[in-house]
Amino acid sequence: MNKGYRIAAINDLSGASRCSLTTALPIISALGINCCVMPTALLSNHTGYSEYFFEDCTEQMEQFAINWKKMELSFDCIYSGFLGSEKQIDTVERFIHDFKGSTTKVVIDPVMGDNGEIYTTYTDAMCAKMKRLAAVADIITPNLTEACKLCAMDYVGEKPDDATLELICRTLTGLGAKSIVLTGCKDQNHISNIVYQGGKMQKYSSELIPKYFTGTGDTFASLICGLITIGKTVFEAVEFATDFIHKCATYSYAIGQSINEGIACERFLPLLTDLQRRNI
Ligand code: PXL
Repeated sequence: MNKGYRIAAINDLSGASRCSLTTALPIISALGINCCVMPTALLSNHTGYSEYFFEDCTEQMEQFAINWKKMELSFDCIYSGFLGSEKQIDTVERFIHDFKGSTTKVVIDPVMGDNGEIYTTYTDAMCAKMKRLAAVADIITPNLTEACKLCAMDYVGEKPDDATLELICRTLTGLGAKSIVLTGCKDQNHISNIVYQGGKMQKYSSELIPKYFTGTGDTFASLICGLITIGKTVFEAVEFATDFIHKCATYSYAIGQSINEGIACERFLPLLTDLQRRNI
């Protein structure tokens, strides 16, 4: 029986295009889970566009937390994504301390960069603080750029060999996270997501789509949060999410979706409602 699960999604709200909260909401809701959103920033559209409106929400985050505490809200999962300042990272650390119950899962997506480049909004001090968040996570979901930054390694490129992947995962485990989910690892024809847990590494692969859509990592991380909340293991969640993202990316590529608009997940949401129905 679905007990009425609740996830706190701490991420930015970019009004147009699919990323962050605009993808967390449909994905988590389709799995039958109440998604409580705490916006870290308000943007007209994400920063991949040449122009955007941006308003920081650090003060508002504190107010959300104060009122959620008064409401005695509890969460099955706390999920954090794009954070805009050092202070926000402190706020999320405090939020986890104040709201994590004995069964709450903490998923940290250390959104810091992509394709070997750290986002311009991310300072070295923020990257260092992100390590502190990783230490309290049950799961972290970095891409290779973020993983290398967290490990203080030079960027290994898009297509590292398995020994390098294992070294990265082992080093990330040293930060304190219980499970590592390393995303977007490519080879000639495939893109893989890797789970590293208890010294075991498992790779889940799909055919490589020749276009990378912004916010794909957000859709993926949201799905992982939802799936572990309804009882899937991290391995099962990553296997399902790898296939789901492949379906969305294949369709988005076929219809000529622009990179900045993100992957079109809408028509695949029934797969998630089906999963939820079977889980009741
Ligand atoms: O995870 C993608 C993303 C999320 N949020 C904001 C972004 C981006 C990528 O550019 O700019 C604000």
